[in-house]
Amino acid sequence: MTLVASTYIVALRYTRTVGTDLYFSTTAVCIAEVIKLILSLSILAKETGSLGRLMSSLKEHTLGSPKEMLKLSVPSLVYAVQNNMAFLALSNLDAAIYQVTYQLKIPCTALCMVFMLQRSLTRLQWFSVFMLCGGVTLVQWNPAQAVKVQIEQNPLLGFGAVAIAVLCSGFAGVYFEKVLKSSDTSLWVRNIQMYLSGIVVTLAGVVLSDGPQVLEKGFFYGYSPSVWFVVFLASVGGLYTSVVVKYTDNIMKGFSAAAAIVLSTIASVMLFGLQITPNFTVGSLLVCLSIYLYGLPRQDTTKIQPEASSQNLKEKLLVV
Ligand code: NCC
Repeated sequence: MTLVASTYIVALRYTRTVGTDLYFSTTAVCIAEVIKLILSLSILAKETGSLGRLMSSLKEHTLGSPKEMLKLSVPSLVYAVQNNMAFLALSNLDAAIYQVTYQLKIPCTALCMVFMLQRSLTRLQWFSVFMLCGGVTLVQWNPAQAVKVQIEQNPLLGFGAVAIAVLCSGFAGVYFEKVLKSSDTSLWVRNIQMYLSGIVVTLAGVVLSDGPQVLEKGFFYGYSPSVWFVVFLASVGGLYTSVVVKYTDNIMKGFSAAAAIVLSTIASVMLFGLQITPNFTVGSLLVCLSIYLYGLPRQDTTKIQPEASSQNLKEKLLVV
C-alpha cells in the first residue's frame, strides 16, 4: 500500500507539471471509481462462484437496500472531495512537501476514531500518535528535493487543499470502517455500494468544474500513458486501502504505512546506495519508538472495584 501510495504521489505530480495538454483531473478521479467498481465486481463474482448468485447479491445489496446505499454515499462524497483535493494540492505543491504535510492525517484519524468509534486512547498512545507524525515528517524531510517547475503555482491554495484532504481522509476512513465492521456484509459489497455513488458524485464534479471544456475537448483529453498509470495506481491503491482497513484499523494503517516508508528507504540504501541523512535516522527512531509505545499493553484500572482496591490497600498497609 505504501509503495503504491508513494509512487502515486510522485507520478501524479509528474503528470500535473510535465507536458502541455493538461488533462482534466476531475475525469481521472471519476475513471478511478469506475475501475475500482469493475475490479470489486470481479472479486465478488469470484467469491460468489456463479453469475446468478452474483446478480441476486447485487440486486439485494443495491436496488434492494436504498438505506445502505445512502449510508455509503457519505464516504463516497467525502472521498470524492479528498481525491480531487489531492490533484489540486499536487498541482500547486512539490510532492515531498505534500507527503510531509499530509501526515497530519494521522492525529486527525485518531481523533475521528475516538469520537466516531468511541475508541479510547491512553495518554501514551496519543503521545505515540504525535511522535509517529513527527517521525514520518522527519523521515521524508528533504527540502533539496523541491524541484522548480515552469507552471504557475499557488502554494496557499495547495496547503488549503491538503488541509481539506487531511480532514476528509480521517473522517471518510473511520466512517467506512464503522459501516464495514458493524455488519457482516462483505467488503466487496460495501466497496461496490460506495463506488456506485462515487461514480455519480465524481461525474457531477466533472460537469460542475470542467463541463464546457470537457464537452469541447473530450473526456479523455490529454490522457498520456503516464496519466493512465496514475489512474491505475489510484484504483489499486484504493482497493488496497479497503483491505488494510478491513483486517486492521485506520490507526494501524497509519502506523504500518510509516513502518513501510522506513523499511523501503532502508531497502533503497542496501539496493541502490541511497545516502541516509541524520533526519532519516532520527525520524526512523521516532517511528519505531512510537510503534512500540502504541502497542504497549494498557494498564486497565477500570476493572478494579473501589472496595476491592481499598481492601487491597488495607492489606498492603497491614503487611507494611
Ligand atoms: O489518504 P488515504 O490513504 O486515507 O485515502 C484513501 C484512499 O483510498 C480510497 N478508498 C478508501 C476506502 C475504500 N473502501 N475504497 C477506496 O477506494 C479513497 O478513495 C482514497 O483515495 C494513506 O493512508 O496515506 C492513503 O493515501 C492514499 C493516497 O496516497 C493519498 O490519498 C493521496 O492524497 C493512498 N492511495 C493511493 O495510493 C492511490 C492509499 O493507498 C493510502
